[in-house]
Amino acid sequence: MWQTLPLWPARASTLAGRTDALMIFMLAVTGFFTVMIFILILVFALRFRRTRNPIVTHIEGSNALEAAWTLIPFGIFMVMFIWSAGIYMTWAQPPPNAEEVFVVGKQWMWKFEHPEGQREIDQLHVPLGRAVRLTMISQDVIHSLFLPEFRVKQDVLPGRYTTTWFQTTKPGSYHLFCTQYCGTMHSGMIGEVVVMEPAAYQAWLSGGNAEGSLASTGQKLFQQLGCTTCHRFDTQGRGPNLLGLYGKPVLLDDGRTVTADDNYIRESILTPGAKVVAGFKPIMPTFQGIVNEEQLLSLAAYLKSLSQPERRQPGSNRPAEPPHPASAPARSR
Ligand code: HEC
Ligand SMILES: [Cu+2]
Repeated sequence: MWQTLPLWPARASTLAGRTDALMIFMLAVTGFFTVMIFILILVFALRFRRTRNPIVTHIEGSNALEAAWTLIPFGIFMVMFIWSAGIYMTWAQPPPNAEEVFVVGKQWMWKFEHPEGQREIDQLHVPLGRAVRLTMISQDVIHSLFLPEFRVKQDVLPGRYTTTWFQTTKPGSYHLFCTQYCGTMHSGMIGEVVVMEPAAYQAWLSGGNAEGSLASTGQKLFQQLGCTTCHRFDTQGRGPNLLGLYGKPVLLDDGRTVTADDNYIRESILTPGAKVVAGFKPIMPTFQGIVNEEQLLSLAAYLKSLSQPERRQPGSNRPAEPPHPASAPARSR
């Protein structure tokens, strides 16, 4: 019955059922108390009306009552809190073997890039039954990606990557909205998610893919932009050796240690002076205004591919990007 009732959008992800169960519970609790309060108002108004009870009795208060109406709501709210925290923790930790898709939001369209090289606009193809992690950034103002059938919504910010993930449970085509008012054509910033059987998805991934993978695009850019003049992969050049950098801790010259994630790599390219690697001079020029968000994603994908061998998840069917050079010494600093 619940499936056909048009109160909720279809449930098409592993989180959808859990989110709805919590939502229904909260609706039931708040609905119950709303109805109870209105009934009591009516009952008391009739029962204690002046004509029937002319003499008011003085009441001192009741500790038992006080305790009851403090502890019972507290218990109910704790149930809601622990329940929703559990769902949040699942959402906040994408499984490590998730398929990766990069998202660039801009006025007024969604661009999706698969590491294998497929690029799409306002349409996102994903495999059925596999976790998909979205790494998202905006090229202009704040947008927000909302996938109602998956019960997933996450703001997409300029200048910082945000992530979200979902695991689909039903093939089909689903809604995709921007839910952050972002200008004149905000209402047109919509699209669809196409959930495909894994085999069909693999075929789709490898079809019409002339531009090559994200990492190979990044590798070309790395040469074109002259990054190679300072960053070498065989030895330390004027800049640090970036081989195996991705995901590792980096010691900075002010003594802090940061993890080389997508946000760090993006910042290193756009504002190199913000975090200077220990032992190096801040001579790297900024590439602000020279590389766009998509190029930044491909540069990061390239650097990531250089540390893939030990990071690759067993069972991942993603074609391996040839590391460069093939057998590299471990990164040390
Ligand atoms: C003029 C030389 C030079 C050029 C050109 C250059 N870099 Fe750098 N890069 C450096 C130096 C020096 C550092 C270390 C100091 C710092 O963090 O600013 C660095 C740091 C980095 C880091 C952080 C490294 C770490 O170990 O944490 C990344 C990532 C990076 N560069 C990427 C790039 C990319 C991508 C390009 C090309 C778009 C590029 N660099 C071009 C000199 C250069
Ligand atoms: Cu938008």
